[in-house]
Amino acid sequence: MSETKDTIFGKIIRREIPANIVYEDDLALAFTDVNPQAPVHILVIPKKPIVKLADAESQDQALLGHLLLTVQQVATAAGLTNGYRVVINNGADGGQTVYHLHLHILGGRPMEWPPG
Ligand code: DGP
Repeated sequence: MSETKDTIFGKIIRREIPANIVYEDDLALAFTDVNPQAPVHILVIPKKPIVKLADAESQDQALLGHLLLTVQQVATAAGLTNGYRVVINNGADGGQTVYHLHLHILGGRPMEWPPG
C-alpha cells in the first residue's frame, strides 16, 4: 500500500465520498468503518493528513491528545459503557491499509487478546 498524502479518508473529509459521520470538529472527524469488526466500529481521524503514527511530530502533541479525548467522547456517545478497544495500526507490519492516521474504536462485544 503506497503512502500518499491523499487517501480515501481525505475524500471523506472533503465530502467527496459518503460516510456515516458521527462526530466532527475543527481538528477531527469520526465515522463508522465500512468493514466493521465489532457491533460498534468507528474510526477517529485527524483532518490533518498525518500518514501514520510514526510520522507524527512533536508539533502534533496537542492534536494526538485531542484524538484520544475524541475517542472517549465518541465511545460514550455510542453507548460503550462496558468498555471498548482502541487500535492504531501503524505501517505494513501493523496491518495499516489506509495511510491517513486513524484510531479504531471497537466495542459492543468482549475483545480477545492477543490480536492476530
Ligand atoms: P487500517 O487497516 O487500520 O488501515 O484500517 C482501515 C479501515 O478503514 C478498515 O477497517 C476499513 C476502513 N475503510 C476503508 N475504506 C473505507 C471507506 O471508504 N469508508 C469507510 N467508512 N471506512 C473505510
